[in-house]
Amino acid sequence: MEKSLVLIKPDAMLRGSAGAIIGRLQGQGLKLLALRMLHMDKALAERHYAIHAGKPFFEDLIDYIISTPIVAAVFEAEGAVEKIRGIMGATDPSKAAAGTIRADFGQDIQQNATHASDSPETAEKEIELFFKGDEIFSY
Ligand code: 3AN
Repeated sequence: MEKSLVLIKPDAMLRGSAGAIIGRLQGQGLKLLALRMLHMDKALAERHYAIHAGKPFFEDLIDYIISTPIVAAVFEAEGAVEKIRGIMGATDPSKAAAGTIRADFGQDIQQNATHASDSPETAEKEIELFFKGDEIFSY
């Protein structure tokens, strides 16, 4: 079984889409193991997006992700990382396939509703940034 971190980003929070997005993932066979609402600070945002440090959109991305509280979740399934990325669709909502979360809830390449881990290794590191071990349930 594989785990992945999902973030419901500020644009989806402001539009009231958090519940619908979590429901869609649960409805497609992803098991919810952990759930938390938080307001990321700059230090956490910079750690989470460290791979993008130095890119032209980095500062804007940090300002954006700390602009409102967000929801963080851990989902589990066989092949959870790829499964969730498929359900979410392409990074740019205008290029995301019909019926994907980003096509239905995202606005643009920055305000794209959700984040999901891009590999099982990244998932482990990202989950540790947001959750303590005893906050991740098994059932
Ligand atoms: P994904 O979230 O699909 O894994 P990444 O890892 O390439 O996409 O990008 C992480 C985040 O950085 C995206 N979710 C998006 O918010 C932002 N981002 C990526 N590329 C751009 C870009 N060209 N302009 C603005 N923001 C971007």
